[in-house]
Amino acid sequence: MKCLMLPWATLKPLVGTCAVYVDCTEIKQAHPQLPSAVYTITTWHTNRRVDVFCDMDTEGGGWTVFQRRFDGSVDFYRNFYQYTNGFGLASHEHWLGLRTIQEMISKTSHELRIDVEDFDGSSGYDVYSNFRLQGTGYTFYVDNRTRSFNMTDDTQQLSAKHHNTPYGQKFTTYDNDHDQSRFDNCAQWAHGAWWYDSCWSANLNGAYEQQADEIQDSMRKCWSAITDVKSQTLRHTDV
Ligand SMILES: [Ca+2]
Repeated sequence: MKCLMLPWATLKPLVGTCAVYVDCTEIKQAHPQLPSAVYTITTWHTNRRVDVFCDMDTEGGGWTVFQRRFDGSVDFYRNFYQYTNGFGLASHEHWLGLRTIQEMISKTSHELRIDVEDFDGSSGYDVYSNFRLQGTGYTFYVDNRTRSFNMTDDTQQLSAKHHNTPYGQKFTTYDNDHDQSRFDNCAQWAHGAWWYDSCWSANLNGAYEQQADEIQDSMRKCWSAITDVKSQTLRHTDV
């Protein structure tokens, strides 16, 4: 039997705790007092132990963060193997890995939340229901946008097939072209990795810009009015 791995600061009050948690939602339900931090979960199907950052504050907490960027210190221009298995540290900038994300969200229905923050301090988010990644290509699906703040209506297009939205697209990296662009690899063109169509309306794994307007028409543009993305987080939770 494997035990919940807790940060040192919170370990003492919970000595004797020995349980397996499959994601941050289960940890939150079992230990509502725990802070946002890195915890070790055990994937429900393949029983792999994975360090994840749990957001225990946003909307009641229990969110498993699977992508986080805030200072550009981690290079996100990576190959398909690395996007499948993850890179970076959960405590810092990182991508959790398609294999782990897919397994975690396949057990129950999960919400997807996307947060972005501009260099001027403004921020916005979208929440979508029934996030899932299907098959070996990790084809992206969500149902509906259920909550939103400071994002454009364009983002609603995430929940249906529209030109250049990720809905129904497989994941493409520079060495694994599954996009709909016949002559290009969108990951190479966009210097990123994403569920590209032909090619993108958002590119949240694109090159990081250290300041606003460093590059015109941000390669990391997203659907919101926030065009110079300073920080961003992608997370999911059980519902
Ligand atoms: Ca292509």
